[in-house]
Amino acid sequence: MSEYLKAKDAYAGVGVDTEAALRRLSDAAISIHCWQGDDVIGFENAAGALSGGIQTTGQYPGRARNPEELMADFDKAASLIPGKKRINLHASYAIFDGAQADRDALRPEHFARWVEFARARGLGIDFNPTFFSHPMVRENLTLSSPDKEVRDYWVRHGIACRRISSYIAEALGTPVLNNVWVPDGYKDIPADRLGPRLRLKESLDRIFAEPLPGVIDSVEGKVFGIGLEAYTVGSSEFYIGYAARHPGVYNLIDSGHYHPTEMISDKISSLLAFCDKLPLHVSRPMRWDSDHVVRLDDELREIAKEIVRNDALERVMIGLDFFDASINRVAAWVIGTRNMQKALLLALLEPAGYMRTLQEENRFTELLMLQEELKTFPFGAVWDEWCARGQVPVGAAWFQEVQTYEQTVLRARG
Ligand code: RNT
Ligand code: ZN
Repeated sequence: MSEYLKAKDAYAGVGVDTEAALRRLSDAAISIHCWQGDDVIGFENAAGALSGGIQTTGQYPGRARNPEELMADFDKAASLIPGKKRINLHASYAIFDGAQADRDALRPEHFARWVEFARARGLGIDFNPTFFSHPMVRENLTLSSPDKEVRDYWVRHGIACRRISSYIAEALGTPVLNNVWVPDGYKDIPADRLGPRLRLKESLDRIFAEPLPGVIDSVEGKVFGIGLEAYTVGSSEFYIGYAARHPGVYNLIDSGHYHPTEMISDKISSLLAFCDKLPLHVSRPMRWDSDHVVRLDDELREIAKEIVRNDALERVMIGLDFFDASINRVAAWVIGTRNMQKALLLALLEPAGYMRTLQEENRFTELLMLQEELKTFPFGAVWDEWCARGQVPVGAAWFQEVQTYEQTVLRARG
């Protein structure tokens, strides 16, 4: 009997159908962020520094330096990741065949090559306006700046990006999540906390004014950034309030954007109680919003359980957001994405209904026992089976391919 069939029996013993779990896993798309491949640099100005209070650290050789390299690296990673994938782009990854357009003048054609790339591979696309790493970010402010010229510039960028998203959605026949994150904030205690928030609100209203088919809008809050320690204009409360008042605009939660002991797994059900969609940036904060590659740790598993047991795989839009320049970037994509999928599979292999009953009947001893026993069930055999069916390497075998790719392709980049 194969390892998988033994595992299937073991799970059947607790009322779990592994085949049903694999079917549901195969339907769950993970939106893979392009920015892990090049340390969030983008294509506008290859030497430009990353700003906005986020930081990539490390000097591992071989980062992608242009669209061709980024696409090739993404392809390599995708070939080692089972299941449904989307690609998450930033406006700073526009591809210019002629003169470079500024951010407020970006047009759909600057993303035509990404659309071709996605179409040829059956991927959906998600999109992000880029409100950082640009000279029009003044004193760390964009949409909330007291300077109308700065605000207007970034409003134009936001509008341009929503139109691009709508074009992409139409071209691919699948909706595009357009996520707005702005770095705006202050390093030290401000004199006025409300003014910037009212300006941000007004700017967002202007950006979202135009109804655009195929676009799902979201806003991403956070608690602080580097150099912006005291105050962030777009805080969690601000955006939850904003989204609550603006149907069609969703609050996105990023797992690195809260206080160090605050977990997003507990927030998912609260938002699901009020919103029909919940976009996520799954990341791994280490003491701060460090964006480490996601591991299969307790929090990732808890996030996945909250999605699966609340029957929200269709409502939660799972996106990844990490960037590590200290390790092989293709491997970072593969490890992080496979971990997200492993966490979903673990959640799908729980007898969720039975466990809910135990809670409702106050049978906490049995619940604790079952939660702990499930940890040593033969999950690995079910995961390996899914990889084999998805025609990607089983177990650690994928790493050999990344090593070969590093030696033959990445090392040559100097
Ligand atoms: C920053 C936000 C944001 C970015 C990406 C590059 O703290 O998490 O989502 O990481 O847009
Ligand atoms: Zn994020």
